[in-house]
Amino acid sequence: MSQQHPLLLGGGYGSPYSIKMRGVLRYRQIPFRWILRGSEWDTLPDVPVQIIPVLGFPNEAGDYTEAMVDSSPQIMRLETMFDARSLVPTDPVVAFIDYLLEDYGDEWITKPMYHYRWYYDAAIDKAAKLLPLDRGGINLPDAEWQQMQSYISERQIGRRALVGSTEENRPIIEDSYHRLLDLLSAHLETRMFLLGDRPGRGDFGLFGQLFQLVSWEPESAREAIDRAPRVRNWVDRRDDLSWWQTPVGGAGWADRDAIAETTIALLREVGRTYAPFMIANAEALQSGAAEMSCTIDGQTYSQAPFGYQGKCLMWLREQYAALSATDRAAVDALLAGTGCEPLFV
Ligand SMILES: N[C@@H](CCC(=O)N[C@@H](CS)C(=O)NCC(=O)O)C(=O)O
Repeated sequence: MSQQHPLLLGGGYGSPYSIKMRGVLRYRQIPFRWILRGSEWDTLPDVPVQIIPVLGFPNEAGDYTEAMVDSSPQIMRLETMFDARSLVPTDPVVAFIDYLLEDYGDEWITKPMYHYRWYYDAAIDKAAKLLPLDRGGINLPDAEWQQMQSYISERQIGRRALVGSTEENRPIIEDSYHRLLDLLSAHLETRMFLLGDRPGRGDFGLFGQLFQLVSWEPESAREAIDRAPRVRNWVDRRDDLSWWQTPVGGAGWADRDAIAETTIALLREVGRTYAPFMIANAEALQSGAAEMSCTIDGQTYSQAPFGYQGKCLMWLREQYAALSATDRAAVDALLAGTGCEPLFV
């Protein structure tokens, strides 16, 4: 592949995974061109599933003939193409913890993100107005815009239950967002990143969702400013980390024996929410049950099982199994008492 031509990132301003990948490319100083997916400038090749972001790769001639979706595989593909400012910790144990934190952001924090966008009236109004302009264009005629506003809000509100945003689950989802704000705030009293002096996949997984939560959705953004202003500033910084002086080579990552206590506290939050959800989800997928159900924080959480998240757990378990016996023991020791242990039994 030629580096003479920039990569293409097709996304949307309201899409957490698009903002995550834009942050990754900026931080890694990889030349790319941002494109609003579905807009008149979108020249990206077809992808099998119509989701965003789409990452397009040029051939020698500068034609974009290949594209892929899903942000975690996109991150790992970039790791095979570019060395500098890697997102993967050099110690496999730290790298595994980082991957787990990324998946927690991508697969659990996306629930508060979706919930805060499509539950509260002010948020629905904002998203319904702004999202169609990404795709339809800033000059979208009023009549079409109105139509798209009702279409998009009806469709997305109708999909709330699919990601678990129901009245029954609401306290679980909102409390988990509040705890995340508190935990990150505590972390940011002394640190910049989750695992050392440079950002990893986990930082960007959380960033993508939190970008929406703390700076876009009215209700959750207000809560963030009241409760955790440092987190809002952390998100602002992460949007463009091209300025960060990353220690050269593989330096700068936390040592496996010196992971911050506040990051371990975050792992306990992963064990409290993401872990029981992912396990029950995978079990429901396997048994063909119409609903998954688990206990989170002493309350019952349920929703229809979600296929992609079953794959996420399988990939995570594969990575765990690929660790050496010594490294696996070190991961086990780090996860002991966090509630994440049942993910890997
Ligand atoms: N697992 C994917 C999730 C991507 C995703 O769910 N994207 C959403 C928007 S944030 C999407 O494109 N939904 C379909 C649509 O908006 O039409 C990733 O990591 O990138």
